[in-house]
Amino acid sequence: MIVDFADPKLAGQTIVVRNDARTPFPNGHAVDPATTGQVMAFRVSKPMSATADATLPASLRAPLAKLPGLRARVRQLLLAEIKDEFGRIKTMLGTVEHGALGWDAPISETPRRNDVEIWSVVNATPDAHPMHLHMVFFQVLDRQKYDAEKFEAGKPATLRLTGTAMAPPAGERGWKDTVIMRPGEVTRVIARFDLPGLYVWHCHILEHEDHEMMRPYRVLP
Ligand SMILES: [Cu+2]
Repeated sequence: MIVDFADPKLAGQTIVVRNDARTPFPNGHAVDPATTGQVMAFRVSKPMSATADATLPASLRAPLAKLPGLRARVRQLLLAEIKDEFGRIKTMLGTVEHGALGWDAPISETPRRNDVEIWSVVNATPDAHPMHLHMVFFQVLDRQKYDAEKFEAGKPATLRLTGTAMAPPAGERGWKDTVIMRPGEVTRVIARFDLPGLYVWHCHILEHEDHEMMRPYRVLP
């Protein structure tokens, strides 16, 4: 980001970056403007130590080379919410075929080294989740709504996409390692799994990854 504080009218001002996202996002409670509504403050008080060139280049990066998706294996994965034995909400990952799977369930995602795969992730929870894959960069292909009333985790035949697939906005067209997956949508990402090893993929909301929206995956040699 480039922020230009050079305007003399800003001298002596405090500029606060605010958060107005409802929590859980996007349908939860309004944030408290006195606490979580405040992210960061800039006090425009010091003399400039140097004058930076704040001119944006005409192009920030070259367009990405597309990964070969036509022959890619497609995995239908799941973001799910279940209840634990005490009736508390428990956020989980899983597959469309098997439903929610715990951390200790056998590993279901096992690309071989340099395989290109499309992970098509159904968000069957009421909230958005920032989903992160370890040790691999991916590209966002698209997002599409599905019939959430009809869908039952564990029954792939009940998954019915609706409307048209939406291409990612400009800010999501570079290499990513985390992407927001919204409720009621299927988010598709594509990756080349180039490093063999045992990794995890998970939601990056701390309470979710700990409870237990995290699963191992293995890239085979
Ligand atoms: Cu989450």
